[in-house]
Amino acid sequence: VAELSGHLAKVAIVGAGSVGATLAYACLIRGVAHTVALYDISASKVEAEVLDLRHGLQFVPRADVVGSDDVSVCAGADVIAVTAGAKQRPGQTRLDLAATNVDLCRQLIPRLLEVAPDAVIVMVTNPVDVLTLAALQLSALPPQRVLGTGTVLDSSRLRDLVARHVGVAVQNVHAFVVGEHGDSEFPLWSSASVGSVPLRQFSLAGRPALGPEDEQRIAHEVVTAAERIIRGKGATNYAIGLAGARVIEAIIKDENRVLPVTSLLSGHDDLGQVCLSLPAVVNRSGVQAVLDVSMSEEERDLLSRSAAAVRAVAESLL
Ligand code: LAC
Repeated sequence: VAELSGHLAKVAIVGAGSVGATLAYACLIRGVAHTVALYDISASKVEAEVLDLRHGLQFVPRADVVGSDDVSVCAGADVIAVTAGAKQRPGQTRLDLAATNVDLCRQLIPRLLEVAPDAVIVMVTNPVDVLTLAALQLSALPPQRVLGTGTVLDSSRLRDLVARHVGVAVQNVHAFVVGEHGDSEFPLWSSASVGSVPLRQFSLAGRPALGPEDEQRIAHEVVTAAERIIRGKGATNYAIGLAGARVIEAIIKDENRVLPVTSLLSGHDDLGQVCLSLPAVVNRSGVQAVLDVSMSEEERDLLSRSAAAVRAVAESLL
């Protein structure tokens, strides 16, 4: 059970769709919080998900699950994770959802903060970078307290593909996808490593090294991963649920964990006012610091293009 400065931690998950429910499930299995609260406008949906989750409580670290169509179920939450909103249909980009989901944030964020004024807000809904900036502006909270799951998931997709290619465990691949959680994201190949060996120098006997063409293919597979999953099963839920639970755990357990979450970038004046993912230290305060990652010239250029793509959409709506 997660202890948090003298009391038991509570995570409130907004939206009981497939991402919200899977996030709740992942939080329970990982023992992230003592109370998992689900809030959804559909009373029947939220009741069904809560019952289904409760029926598994015997098999997870001690926790309770509550849920309601009344926002007061989120009262006193330490972390609020927002998964509600329109989702991508085949052929849509994440940025296509911006207008609808920014409107939803306008209604949601003030009501959530009324009942949970001390919460750290974790945006999961897409386009997550635009919505993180929206939540930050609508809440007027200090920037550290508003973050998004960003490219935590994309980095995990990258590590999986690299691990399979070079033949080591995914946990031993250190590599980040940064920028927008969306079409303009890109891997930081120049700083990627396996163990402490730079990835571009890494090879195991009898295995192919990772060459420039592999880099291109893997980057493309990462960027198009969600699209492929959406075509096959309508939505993504498991990996985003696990990635979101990882972020929430880093906050609740005050872990100082380095994760590529979305946050307001300061110290990057050239990028303008924008929320994007870069490796950052995540703890009880939210995003404690964004790391000053070394980048090649090409990577810097890609980052500023990614920032411009997100900024263009954000500026048209906020
Ligand atoms: C994905 C969704 C969460 O990338 O954007 O799976």
